[in-house]
Amino acid sequence: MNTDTLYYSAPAKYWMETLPLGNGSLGAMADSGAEKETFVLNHDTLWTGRPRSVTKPGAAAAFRKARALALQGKYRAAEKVMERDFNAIWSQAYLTFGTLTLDFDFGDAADYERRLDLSKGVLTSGFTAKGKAVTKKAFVSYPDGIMAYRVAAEAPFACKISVACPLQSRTYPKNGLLLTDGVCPADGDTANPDYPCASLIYDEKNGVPFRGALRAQTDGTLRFTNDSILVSGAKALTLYFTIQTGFNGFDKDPATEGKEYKNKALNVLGAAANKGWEALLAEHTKDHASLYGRVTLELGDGKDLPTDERLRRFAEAKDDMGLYALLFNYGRYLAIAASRPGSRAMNLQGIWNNTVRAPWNANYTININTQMNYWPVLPCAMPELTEPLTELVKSLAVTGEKTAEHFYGARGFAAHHNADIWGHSEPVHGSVSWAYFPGGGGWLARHLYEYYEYTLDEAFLRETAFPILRKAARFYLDILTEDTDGTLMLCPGTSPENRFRRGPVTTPMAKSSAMFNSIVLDVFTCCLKAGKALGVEDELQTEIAEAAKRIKPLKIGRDGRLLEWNEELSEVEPHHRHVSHLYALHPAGLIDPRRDTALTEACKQTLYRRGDDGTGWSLAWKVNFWARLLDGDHALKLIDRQLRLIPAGGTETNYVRGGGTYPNMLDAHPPFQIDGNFGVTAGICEMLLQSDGAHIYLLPALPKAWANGCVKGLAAKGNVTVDMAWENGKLASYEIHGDLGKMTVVDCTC
Ligand code: FUC
Repeated sequence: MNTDTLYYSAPAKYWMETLPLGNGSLGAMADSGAEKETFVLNHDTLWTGRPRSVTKPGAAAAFRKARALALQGKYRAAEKVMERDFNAIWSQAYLTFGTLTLDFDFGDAADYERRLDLSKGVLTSGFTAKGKAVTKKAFVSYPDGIMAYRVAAEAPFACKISVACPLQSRTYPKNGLLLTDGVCPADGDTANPDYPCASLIYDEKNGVPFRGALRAQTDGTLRFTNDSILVSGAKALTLYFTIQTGFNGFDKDPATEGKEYKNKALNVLGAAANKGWEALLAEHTKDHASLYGRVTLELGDGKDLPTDERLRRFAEAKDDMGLYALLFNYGRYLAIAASRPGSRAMNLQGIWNNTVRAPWNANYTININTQMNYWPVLPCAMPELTEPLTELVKSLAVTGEKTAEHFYGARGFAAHHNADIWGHSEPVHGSVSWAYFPGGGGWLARHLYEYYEYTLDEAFLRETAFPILRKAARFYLDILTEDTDGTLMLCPGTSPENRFRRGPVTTPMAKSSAMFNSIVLDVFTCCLKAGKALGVEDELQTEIAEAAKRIKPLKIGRDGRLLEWNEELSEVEPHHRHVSHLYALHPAGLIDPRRDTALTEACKQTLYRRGDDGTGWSLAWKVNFWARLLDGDHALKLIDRQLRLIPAGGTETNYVRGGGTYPNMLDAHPPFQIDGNFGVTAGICEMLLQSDGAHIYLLPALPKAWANGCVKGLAAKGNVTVDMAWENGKLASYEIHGDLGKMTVVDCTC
């Protein structure tokens, strides 16, 4: 189906034409070359660094000083103090494993095609060479922990199989396998304030150790060289590949407390080979489909053309309705491939990275990007895929205790702009416009509450979400500051990553910001709701309830927009990609467009002035904003912009209006950054269904252009799923699966 398959008539030439496979931990991007075929390989625990604790002497005093200066309106001075005496060190970096390459002797290929079947998680390619057919198939299995690959040809072929790893490593043959043993850098030069950090600091005794292991089976002959396998006289070749590492959790030194990984690699390959191709494939497709098959979306016909061609056409004609469904389905596919129980949370590139120095280190950026990665997972009825995010938040709630204490003199936990697999929670180097972001922990904590809202899993709420939310709340209670009007605010405040002009200077730091205060109120609100659900009434809950009433309310400026900072200030970039001051609208849901007329109008004015362009993730966030504002046509305008084809060969970083979609349908910031894929999938959910635990709104933001369609299996808060169909813009039928309880279903099309 053209809504479930990426299809191309030529092999990938550029990285952003290659296609992703993954099982949460092991990732592969395939170019499906006919004569020379390359897989870029990744493992989600290949990061620089190891557990550490970062301090910055005098940081808490600097925070207090900056706060006093901000209270006096000395914003630039406050910024300088924070930048010099508060900001600390970069987080660690996500790495690449390298490549697996097959050099064949097929000769020129004709009738070429490659397809990624999203519903099965299987990549195929086929062509003819000298008139003989060749077919290739690859998948990455979650149940068996391997990548499996098979090539079959009508005529015998020869090929060279080699593995190249840019990390400190050695590739060598042993007992019929090709092994790559290595170690990740012990540090990514994180103390160096320059960005991007230039060096990787190796220290043989430290860093994540790893093994890549490859096994080949053929009806021809295999011969091993020092670092490759030579295949000859084969009509079939099967490869099994795995990566195992010594990573043993955010708080365990992989050198001294690491997991056994070398034998594990051998055992995983042995078990796969015993099982055999057919059984592995059957189990993989069953496992993949058990997640992917939960939701289906139909919006109309799609074009049976190569995907890149469809994207190219789309710029002129918006008649390929199937392309919207394909984009939606791809977001679900990518989550299944990159986030599974036991894996790390998805980073800026999910799990797919082809360099040792990825853009922004492919880390966790938690002032929007990591959170956006997880927006579609619950509405698309895949709650188990949130586990890696929960684990990340749990790690930050531990390391962040020290961060709260050391950097603020506060209790609870704090996390800032960047995180990594070691639970980095401290402020990074650079401008306070990003580095000073005490909202990181709170924003992530809301995801745990959302998990409960969707699943009604009370044990999770009691044991995991509630304690972490209260820890986030404790931190905010300790640092909230009383303003002259008696309201409470998080002071100083920034609005990531915008700056404003004040007289001759520009600065990002004000007395407070809409976003910071909204995050605090959001955490308090989640805590109070959770406490109510669990029947917990204690001193902390009372303190939270009292403080919640006093949080500085959002203000509307003279021009009708929501104020970004505490006073009317003109921003340096009026079209800035972040729209952080609308946090209360989305994700928090503290502004209700069905009730809060003035604030709703102010949100609209804010978005109009911010404009309809931006980076990939910025476009995706705006889809969600407009859906929450119940304007489906405007949301669709943003999706159409996101479907703008961005050339795969481009390398520039564009912070302003470069967002779009690469030929492989991955999101262009640019460069590649995966959050936009997830953000737009979530946005489509929001257009079709919204819920708050009391109401289920059907088709709240249906665009006129999506007049006919149907969706099955979308999840609503309250542990139910919804099937519905609509015709001529009107709801035609619906069915709720699960216990509706006291929830009301609202048809938003009448
Ligand atoms: C934030 C954004 C950038 C980029 C980076 C990874 O800093 O402002 O646009 O997405 O994260």
